[in-house]
Amino acid sequence: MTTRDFDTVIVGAGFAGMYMLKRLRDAGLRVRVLEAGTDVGGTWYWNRYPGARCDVPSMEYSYSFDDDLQQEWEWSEVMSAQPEILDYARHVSERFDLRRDIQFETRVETAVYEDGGWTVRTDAGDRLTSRFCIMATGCLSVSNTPDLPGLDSFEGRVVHTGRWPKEGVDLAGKRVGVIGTGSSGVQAIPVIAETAAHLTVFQRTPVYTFPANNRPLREDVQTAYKEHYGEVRQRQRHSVAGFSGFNPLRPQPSKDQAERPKRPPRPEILETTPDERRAMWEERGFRTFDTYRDIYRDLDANELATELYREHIAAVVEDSGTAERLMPRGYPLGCKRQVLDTDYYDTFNRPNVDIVSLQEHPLETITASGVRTGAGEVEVDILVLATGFDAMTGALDRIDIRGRDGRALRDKWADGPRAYLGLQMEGFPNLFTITGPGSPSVLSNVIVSIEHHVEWIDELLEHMRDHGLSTIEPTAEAEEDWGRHVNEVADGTMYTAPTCSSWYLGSNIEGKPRQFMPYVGGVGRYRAACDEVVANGYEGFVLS
Ligand code: N01
Repeated sequence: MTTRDFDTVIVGAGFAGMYMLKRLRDAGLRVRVLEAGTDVGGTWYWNRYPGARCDVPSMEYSYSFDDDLQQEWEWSEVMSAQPEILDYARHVSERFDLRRDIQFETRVETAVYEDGGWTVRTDAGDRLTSRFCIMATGCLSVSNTPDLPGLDSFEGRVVHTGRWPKEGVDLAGKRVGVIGTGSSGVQAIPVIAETAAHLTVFQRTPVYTFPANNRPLREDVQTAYKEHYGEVRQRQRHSVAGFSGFNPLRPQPSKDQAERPKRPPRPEILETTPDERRAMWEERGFRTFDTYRDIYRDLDANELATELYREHIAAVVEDSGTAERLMPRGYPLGCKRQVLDTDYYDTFNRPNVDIVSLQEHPLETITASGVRTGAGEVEVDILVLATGFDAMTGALDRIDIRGRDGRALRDKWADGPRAYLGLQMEGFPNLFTITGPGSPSVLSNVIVSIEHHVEWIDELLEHMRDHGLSTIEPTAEAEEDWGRHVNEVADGTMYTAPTCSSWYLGSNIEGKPRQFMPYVGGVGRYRAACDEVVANGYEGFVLS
């Protein structure tokens, strides 16, 4: 029998890798975690750009696995900023003594299935062998630096939001350019504008962004959550997107569906007159978009909603030309990941902020001193790339992963990723992905998905030990059926509208096949599907 260094190697020490380590170590397994950064935290370790914060309430974007932890930890804001979340990750790593099994500053280069287990090689020259290999590499961990002409000739400083230097970047008194207006750009722009001498935003696609409504977390709200955490966490696990819907100001015990008063059906925006929908906007503001039931189902309805959205921009942004540039058109609301902001549009009323529309004036080249577009050259000292990530598959693609018979995962996924339940790939025995393509991951409060996947894998490995099994792999048929299901539930949603481009579809990366990658069916439904697979004796997997 082969002697292996470890039972399991885990790649990545973000929230997924840390919890996976804890569970497997508690189960008595020999585990080693390999992490490229110098510390734990994953996303929250790398994304230190000004304004970086979570857009999920921290009381729900936190681990549920340890009641003492969730009772003792105090959050200061409803949606915490990056430094506080990183502190939390560090605290967890210390509290559960995780660091002793994590090797930092180590990037995995290859993972090869041989002799019934995995051999993992790193850039530090390590060679580790293990029975199982778990990729906790994150969905948004490989930053995308587009191939901008002339970028190398720029004599100022270039920083990517997803790789923001630990020591920070001094923006005071500087002329700053930001390229990109997704979640990262929209968070960074208002904060950079407060410090920089001048900020120019280079925008390719105008964004739909909703107010985050972040605020300090009230003591009574935190207390109410903690008193009801059992119920809150249960609700999160069986919800659509990993949110409990708990109202801490009216913390009633949940009622049976039958006892709830029946709500009248929501109206359709297509049935309204312009005056009626404007009156609705006056009354409900951004909640208007949840008031009409057809907005996210019907492209014509969606277009009416986007008209309201553009009228809102015109009302907030003082300069009509700037307002016009900021108005999204030609793609539906709800097709990309919803962006949340604090004072985004107000920022464009500042005298030190300008916007250049790259649709109107395409980027010609980066020069030694700035950015040249059809509208002329803008000189900048610092260029911030808020240009996103090679999402979901990027981190796995960067590792040379070889399964049975030397087959490369890159080749298997050449036409788009395929994975059974987003957890395992046919041809790659004993390899797991946490929040992989085909799982709800990025469409959910991701910690809820992470905890589910980790626990599911842990229980599977326990089952295998109990039954003397050493190998698991999905069948090609199960993988295909799941892929079909993932596509079916995404069809007809705004996510896959023909006019939609998004990183969910891979369309932000040149040459990446257009395929909607996450599972839109909801975390509750996904959990039920995973439970059913287990109840049917790990249906769709071959165990030996
Ligand atoms: O990346 P993005 P992100 N020339 O891909 C532009 C999570 N997140 O880092 O739309 C010019 O959304 C690109 O333009 P276009 C969250 O899940 C969460 O902002 O491709 N522009 C777009 O404007 C989020 O969805 C939080 O035309 C170029 C921008 O760069 C995900 O991470 C905070 C370009 C990229 O937007 C990714 O967000 C931050 C080019 N060559 C991130 N290439 C919170 O929790 C790209 N762009 C709040």
